[in-house]
Amino acid sequence: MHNISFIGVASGWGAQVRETEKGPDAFHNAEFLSSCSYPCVWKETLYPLKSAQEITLPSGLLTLPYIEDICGRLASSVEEVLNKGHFPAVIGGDHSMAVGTWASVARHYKAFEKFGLIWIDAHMDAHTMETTPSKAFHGMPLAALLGYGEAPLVELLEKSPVLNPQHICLIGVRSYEEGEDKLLKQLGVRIYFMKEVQERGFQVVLQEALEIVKKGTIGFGLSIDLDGFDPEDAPGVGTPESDGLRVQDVLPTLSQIQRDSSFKALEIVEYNPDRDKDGKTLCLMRNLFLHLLPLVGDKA
Ligand SMILES: [Mn+2]
Repeated sequence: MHNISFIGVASGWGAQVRETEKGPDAFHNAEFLSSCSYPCVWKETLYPLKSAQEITLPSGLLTLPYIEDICGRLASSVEEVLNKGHFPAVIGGDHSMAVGTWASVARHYKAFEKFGLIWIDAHMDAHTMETTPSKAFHGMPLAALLGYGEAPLVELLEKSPVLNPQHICLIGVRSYEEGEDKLLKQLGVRIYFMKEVQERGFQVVLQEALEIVKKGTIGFGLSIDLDGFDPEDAPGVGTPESDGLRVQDVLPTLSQIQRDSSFKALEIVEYNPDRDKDGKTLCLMRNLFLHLLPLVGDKA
């Protein structure tokens, strides 16, 4: 079994609704780690320079210094975890932190443009400042990782782009805008819209997705935005969208990743405890970890 280090990223600065900044503490306080049989440690929770409880900022460029700062510290923390040979499990927070996670993982494995990523999400998260209607940075991390957007994020660890479009795919998309759709299409990114997932089944889609992220790469990761799931299963998210992935279709299939030695890091983001109902979203997070935390070592 692999040693697993959890990192919480308690920032909601990338979102319009900022309560996801409470997600990591709420998850940590629910004591998943002490009840789970995996060799897990809670490494740390990273907090932004100021929280949304302390100051008010409109979405957009004024939030960028806070996001850049926390992405930078997250990248260092992920690097420390990987240097110890541990598996990083990152908990958000809004999805803009993905820039820190995956830039760091790619750097560690010397895998810039050679690292695969499955992005489970209701949205595309592939806007730039030029195309975003909301100006919220959690709608932009995938574009930044592909080399498009604001320099502090695109060049977080100096080397850019982090990801190559041919090695990534999105699953569960059902809410997006023209600009981001155009960018991803132009780059040839494979998008499994929710309609296709419903028609072909999650199992078939995941099989294909794994082929995409493993072919020609040094390893792959999984970025799960909880809003990829149906609000019935995950009401406690920043930006809920109806008609999403269902837990009973996803969990049994996902667990094959647990035994895959190419699986290098996991992040689960956008948990908003204030909006959770009957602990459903918390329960889903626990189940995702139980089905995904790796059962093999890094040496393979
Ligand atoms: Mn997202």
